[in-house]
Amino acid sequence: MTETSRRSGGGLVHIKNPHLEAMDEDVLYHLDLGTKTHNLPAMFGDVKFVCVGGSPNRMRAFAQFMHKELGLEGDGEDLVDICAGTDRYAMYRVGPVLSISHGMGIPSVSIMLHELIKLLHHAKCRDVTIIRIGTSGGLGVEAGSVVITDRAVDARFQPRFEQVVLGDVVVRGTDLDGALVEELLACSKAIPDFPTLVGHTMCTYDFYEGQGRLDGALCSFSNEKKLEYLKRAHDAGVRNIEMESTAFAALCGLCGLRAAVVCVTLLDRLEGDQIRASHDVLREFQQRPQRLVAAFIRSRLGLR
Ligand code: R2B
Ligand code: URA
Repeated sequence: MTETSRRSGGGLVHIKNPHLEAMDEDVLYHLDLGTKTHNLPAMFGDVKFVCVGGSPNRMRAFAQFMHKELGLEGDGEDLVDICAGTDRYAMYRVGPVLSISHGMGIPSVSIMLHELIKLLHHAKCRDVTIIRIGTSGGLGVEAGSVVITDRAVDARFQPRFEQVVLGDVVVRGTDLDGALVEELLACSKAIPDFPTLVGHTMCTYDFYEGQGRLDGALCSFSNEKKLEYLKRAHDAGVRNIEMESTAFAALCGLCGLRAAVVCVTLLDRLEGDQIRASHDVLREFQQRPQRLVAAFIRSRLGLR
């Protein structure tokens, strides 16, 4: 059975867990936060935008960038990691924007999202938009392009997120917010320095064989089979490949959050497997989703 997403009433985050109400305390272990130890409504109640991405340093850099983009006082150099008590994830707050790292892959992003979504619920946040800003491998697109995901698909090109729960496979849909895709695309028109496109994003459980790479420690297929698979993905509408989007779309969608995925492509997978661009080029590429999302947030806040 496929569970479907629905927008919750009053813009509140919708927690689909009947057991949570019976708990007198909720410890958000991997974030080093909790309902008894922290005043979550005071700390986070007015958060409107949550941006998540793999690397702690990149999410700190994004918070500093947002600090400037929002015209806040100071240079943003002294931002405090709200999750400093744990080294699992890093979290920064700048005005209405929360910037959080999620590590690599579905298990890591899933743990972070369970705790983040409960945090937003405990804090009574309303009308939150959540965006993953990440990196990816492109498919038939120029390296450095930014892909706004219209559909997150699995390695069989299906819009599904499968998880084993109590020994059974539970299938969840991966719908994203179509209006948000259009809003982000409209914002990209004001940033002509790099190509931005809308396409399907394939999410895999592995970077190497799982993404059809020939350069891992193991490889069980030929170059011809690899290219045949990647071309089939391209024909199915896939324009980039990464490792979190299906879980992100499923969890956020089911909990009533408006969600989007915006990833830069570091290479064209039809041309190779290894990421050979220089550090400076990669650093600039990784700023591209940040620039687009900053333009989106500024536009939402009326700060054009
Ligand atoms: C993109 O980049 C990481 C792998 O290098 C992974 O987290 C992803 O989705
Ligand atoms: N991230 C991925 O998951 N795959 C790539 O090819 C590049 C970045």
